[in-house]
Amino acid sequence: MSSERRTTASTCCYCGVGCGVLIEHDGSRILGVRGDPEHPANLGRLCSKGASLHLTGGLEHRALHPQLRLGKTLGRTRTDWPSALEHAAERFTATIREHGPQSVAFYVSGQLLTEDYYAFNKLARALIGTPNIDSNSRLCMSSAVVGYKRSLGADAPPCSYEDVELADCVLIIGANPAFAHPVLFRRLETAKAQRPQMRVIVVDPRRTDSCELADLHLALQPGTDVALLHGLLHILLRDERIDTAFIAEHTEGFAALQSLVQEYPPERVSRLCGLSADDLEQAARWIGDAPRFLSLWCMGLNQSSSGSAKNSALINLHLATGQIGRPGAGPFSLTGQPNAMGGRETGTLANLLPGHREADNAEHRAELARYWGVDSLPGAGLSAVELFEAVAEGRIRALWIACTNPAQSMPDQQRIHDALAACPFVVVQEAFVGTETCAYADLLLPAASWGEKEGTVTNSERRVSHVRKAVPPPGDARPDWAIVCDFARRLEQRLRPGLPSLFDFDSPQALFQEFTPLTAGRDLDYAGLSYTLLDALGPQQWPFPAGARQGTPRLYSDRRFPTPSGRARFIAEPYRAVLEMPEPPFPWLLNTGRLRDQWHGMSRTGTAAQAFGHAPEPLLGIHPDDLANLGLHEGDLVRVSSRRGSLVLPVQGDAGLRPGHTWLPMHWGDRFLRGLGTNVLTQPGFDPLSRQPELKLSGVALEPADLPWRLFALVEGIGLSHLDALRPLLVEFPYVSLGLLGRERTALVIRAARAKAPPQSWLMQLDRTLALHEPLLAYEDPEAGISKRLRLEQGRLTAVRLAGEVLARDWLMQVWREGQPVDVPHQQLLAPLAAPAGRQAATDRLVCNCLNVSASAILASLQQGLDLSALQRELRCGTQCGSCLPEIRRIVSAP
Ligand SMILES: Nc1nc2c(c(=O)[nH]1)N[C@H]1C(S)=C(S)[C@@H](COP(=O)(O)OP(=O)(O)OC[C@H]3O[C@@H](n4cnc5c(=O)[nH]c(N)nc54)[C@H](O)[C@@H]3O)O[C@H]1N2
Ligand SMILES: Nc1nc2c(c(=O)[nH]1)N[C@H]1C(S)=C(S)[C@@H](COP(=O)(O)OP(=O)(O)OC[C@H]3O[C@@H](n4cnc5c(=O)[nH]c(N)nc54)[C@H](O)[C@@H]3O)O[C@H]1N2
Ligand code: SF4
Ligand SMILES: [Mo]
Repeated sequence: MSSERRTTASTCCYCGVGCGVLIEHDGSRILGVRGDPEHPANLGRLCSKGASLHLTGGLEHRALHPQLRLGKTLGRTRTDWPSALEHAAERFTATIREHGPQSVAFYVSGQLLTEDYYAFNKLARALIGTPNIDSNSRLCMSSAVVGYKRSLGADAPPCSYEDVELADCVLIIGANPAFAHPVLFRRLETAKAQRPQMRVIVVDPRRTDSCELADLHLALQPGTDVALLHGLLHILLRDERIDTAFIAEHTEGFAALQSLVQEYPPERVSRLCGLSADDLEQAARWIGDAPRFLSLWCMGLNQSSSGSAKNSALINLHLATGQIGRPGAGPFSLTGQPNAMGGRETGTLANLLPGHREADNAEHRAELARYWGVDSLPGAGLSAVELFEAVAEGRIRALWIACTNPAQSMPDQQRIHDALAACPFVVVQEAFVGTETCAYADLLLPAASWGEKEGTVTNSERRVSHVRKAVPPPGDARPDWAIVCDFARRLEQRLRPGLPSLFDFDSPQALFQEFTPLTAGRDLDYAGLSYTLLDALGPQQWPFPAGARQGTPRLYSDRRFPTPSGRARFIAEPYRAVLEMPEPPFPWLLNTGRLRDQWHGMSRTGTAAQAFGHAPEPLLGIHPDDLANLGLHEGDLVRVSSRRGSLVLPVQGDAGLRPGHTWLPMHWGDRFLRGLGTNVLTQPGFDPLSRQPELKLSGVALEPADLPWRLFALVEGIGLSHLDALRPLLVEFPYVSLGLLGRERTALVIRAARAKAPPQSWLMQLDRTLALHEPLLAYEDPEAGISKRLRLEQGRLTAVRLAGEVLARDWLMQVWREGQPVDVPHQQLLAPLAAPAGRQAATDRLVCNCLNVSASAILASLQQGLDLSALQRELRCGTQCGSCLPEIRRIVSAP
């Protein structure tokens, strides 16, 4: 293999912004990554996640070979592809013959490529005839799908990123793009800096970093968006700030909505939403006065029991003001995953068919059946929550999971884990071997991952990019489409012997070529696209019909909507209270969401110590007044319980939350946190139309956790490969949180607590597992249950293990981070002190991950009187990817 450094243009595998990346590699290994200046989504920019892609996902974390187990109590052993897939085909055939096609199911992902998606859908529906294929997009985008289809007639975000820059008023509602769509947020920041008169309104119960750009933050009561949006329309109507000509000529159903919103006067809305009437008036004025009004939304609207109604209420606002189909205007739903759109286009959700068709539409089914050359197709199947319920009840007996980690990301985790444990045959097609779901795999199939596969993805602005392969997949890993097609051909031999193959695809391109004609003549028509054309013209926005020379930046410019009448529809639905009102005995509201530098269940980001710099451990956010009222201090452990499960976590004061509310990052699952992770608490209740679960809102109870015996360990040079050995050792700890720390030097970090000291022999076993050998500094007080070990190498601290009492934890972490020879008497390192005299215990975290600048360094500079630009000059923080800029601004402007 040549060692020459080469570059391959591809896309980032994280969020729906869909940035172009230039992968630097030597033909076998990925060496670096840069933003692609030619890609229209990012024009060379990357955020902190994209820019550190090459640091993540090392070989030791990858699934490398197919693994099979022949009994639930047995371990998996390595096998080869033919044996693995023959076995799977045998099990699927037997299940289908005995229990019917509905007894098998597929649960797939918005992180698959369009070609993978299409292959899965054809396998499930055409070959097997099961309707049960759903995607994690059910947890993510399905309310937006319903919203667009009901109001506009087709599932299509009508805008371009450029429109975000051109708008005069941007409403960010139920989204935190500063963390979740950072490169788009950078574009918005730049536009607002150039046109300061641009208004930004953020609607979010929390004060997030996105609020740093806001002229107005409406911290509404969670779940009340429908009331707010109706209330805004009420004011716009009252003040005659609506577009009557547009309503008359291009819409229908306004009369019903008009009478409904009469019931939402400012006084009532301000009460329901917990907002001031002045703020409502202000927001309505800015929206009504703006020549160009655009809204951005994401999970705060979608993940809700009224997600569909929230989407429609927001689109109503755009239709009533005629703010759609023009530059700088429109309702712009941000897609979460890199190819959530591809899943919608290929119809890989239980109720859809390829080309934006409906599974419950007989004509659509007949059309597809003809195209695929099969007799008939099944109707709509089970959505994610219902699908796992059917697994739990034994109605689904063979389950194929690909590119998603439901044993971390689904609500009501206990139920999901029980379902997976009970399922007779579970196939997991994964790139990373350590996920929570992999633990349940009877058959584990190693998938190629980012940089190793070819296909296409569609980003939030309908832009299709050619995803290119830079390096070969490691071990026996194969691209997802190839796994699906190989399995399907083996299944065909059993289910349709002698018939021509439905899966005669030798490349992703062949799948693309079969799929795209299915879009022809439909709203998303991209029958004109091909790999060759994408390579020649670059990424293109659909529609791109055959013969087109360029993509379509904006939909509905002609004011015609893909409904039978050609008019957009107003949807009049009242505000409804949430499913699980926080009330005794679960009086606190739990909201969940994303951190800047972690991605979902952390299978990739969790492999890089650097990704933990910004948020080293999972903390339960709670308002400082509530903390005081509960008699709690920062870092104290609490037990958080919902009707479904409980977790022990440290608390963190967060003045950006409303009193009575708590917040948890969604990222921690059972692997890094004892107790099945964040989603052990969340509820499976869902929206009646979109079936998207209400992940943003559950009732919880809080009580101090009386676990005085603490354990803290930081051991340089060991990593996640130790988790499996540690896990059985830590079972008796109600609180265990594991993570990585550092950059060039990295360490595994353990935080744990229990009620009483474990026996001395336990500590010896722990030290052995952590390779804490002599020579060590040691301190023992067996009476008090205290034991400490420190390792110094060439004077430098390289391991800390504090048991019983962990007061010095933060200070010792700081000493390790500094990496200098220890310059205090060694007994001070072992003392029960937060820090020795003259030193400070910094509970530090990295704000700027690119340039390694910590919160304490920023604070120290501010104390010397530096302002933002001086800070950036001196420390250089925020001068590279810019993902930390909102936070730096927040720190600078804090009182
Ligand atoms: N860093 C990072 N970025 C990501 C991801 C990631 O894992 N990490 N995941 C990607 C994916 S798949 C997705 S779907 C997106 C999600 O992107 P976002 O939806 O922007 O992110 P979240 O943090 O889930 O939720 C956004 C906000 O909704 C607010 N919210 C909660 N309840 C309500 C409510 O009732 N009304 C309103 N108006 N707001 C409410 C929350 O307080 C939160 O701040 O992010 C994508 N980008
Ligand atoms: N409480 C709470 N829960 C939530 C949310 C929330 O806001 N709050 N958000 C929900 C949302 S919006 C989403 S999108 C889901 C996301 O939830 P998941 O889909 O479970 O998230 P990931 O951890 O990204 O899972 C993707 C898996 O695919 C693997 N993988 C990566 N690349 C490849 C590949 O090329 N091929 C294959 N076969 N595998 C690959 C990864 O290692 C990873 O394990 O979480 C949902 N859960
Ligand atoms: S904004 Fe960041 S995570 Fe999203 S695609 Fe771009 S680089 Fe990747
Ligand atoms: Mo998502």
